[in-house]
Amino acid sequence: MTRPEQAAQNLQRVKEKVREASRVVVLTGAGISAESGVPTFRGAGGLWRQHKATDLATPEAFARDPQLVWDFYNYRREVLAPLQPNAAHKALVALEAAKESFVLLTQNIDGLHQAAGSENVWELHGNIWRVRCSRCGQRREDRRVPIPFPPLCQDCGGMWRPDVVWFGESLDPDLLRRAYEALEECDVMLVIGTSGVVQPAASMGLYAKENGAFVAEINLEPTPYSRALSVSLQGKAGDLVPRVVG
Ligand code: BJW
Ligand code: ZN
Repeated sequence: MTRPEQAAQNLQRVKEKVREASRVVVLTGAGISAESGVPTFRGAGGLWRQHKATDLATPEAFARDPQLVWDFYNYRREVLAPLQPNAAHKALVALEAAKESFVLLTQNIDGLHQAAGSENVWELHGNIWRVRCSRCGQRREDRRVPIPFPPLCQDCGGMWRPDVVWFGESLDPDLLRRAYEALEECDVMLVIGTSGVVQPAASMGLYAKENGAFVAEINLEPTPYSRALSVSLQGKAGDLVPRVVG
């Protein structure tokens, strides 16, 4: 079989599995939002003023230079504010409506799944449109662009920080427990647009597969997990997701 024939057959196989499944889990990463204009972390857009995006997404960076980190998040809020969901986000809305059980685990903090109309979205890494007080812990929605510096909590005087999960910080343990339960119970899982380097999300596909699910990856490039999963489809999410789901 030639490569294009193999690719067409793989796509067909994923499509059938998705159609037959009643319990579906989807895990998304920055790649699903790339065609909406969101820069990915490890791709060409992963640099800001000579800093690697991943170096600024840490509690150490915020402790050392909160203004720099807020400048970075204000810049990203400005980039994200006008962006719209793309064909891949929309296809997942239709998939949710067709399934008995559907969970959308996302590492993205951009809110584009909700903007498209997805309902059961579990945000593993938080949301950039929410802030959290670094002293008293309260959260609130804040859509101002930019947020003036220093943003201080009216109740305790602590500094607001983006309500996102930085490196070295734990994901919400309750959310994580429910995510693993959904991964154990699903028939089919789709892993879309994530590089598979940031734990614990990276190994969730493998976890679902080990628990009996058919797991398909959709990515522009191979990832560390491509060979371990059931099928790996290479291409753009905006092209492949509607074809797999439709
Ligand atoms: C397309 C496309 C198109 C492009 N169509 N595809 C076990 C082993 C080793 C280390 C650890 C471990 N457990 C925990 C760690 C430490 C750390 C970690 O994983 N480090 C690794 C880098 C080694 N993990 C953590 O610290 C996590 N916390 C935790 O586990 O706590 C317990 C603990 C702590 C410490 C030690 C041990 C345990 C927290 C991780 C939080 C990640 N936070 C960020 C920032 C969020 C806020 C913000 O946005 O500012 O989350 S980092 C960043 O990476 C962001 C993303 O959600 C995350 C994943 O990135 P993603 O989405 O995969 O994007 P990219 O850019 O990497 O990839 C895009 C992909 O799309 C590419 O593959 C492209 O090919 C593809 N693509 N266009 C389809 N059109
Ligand atoms: Zn406070």
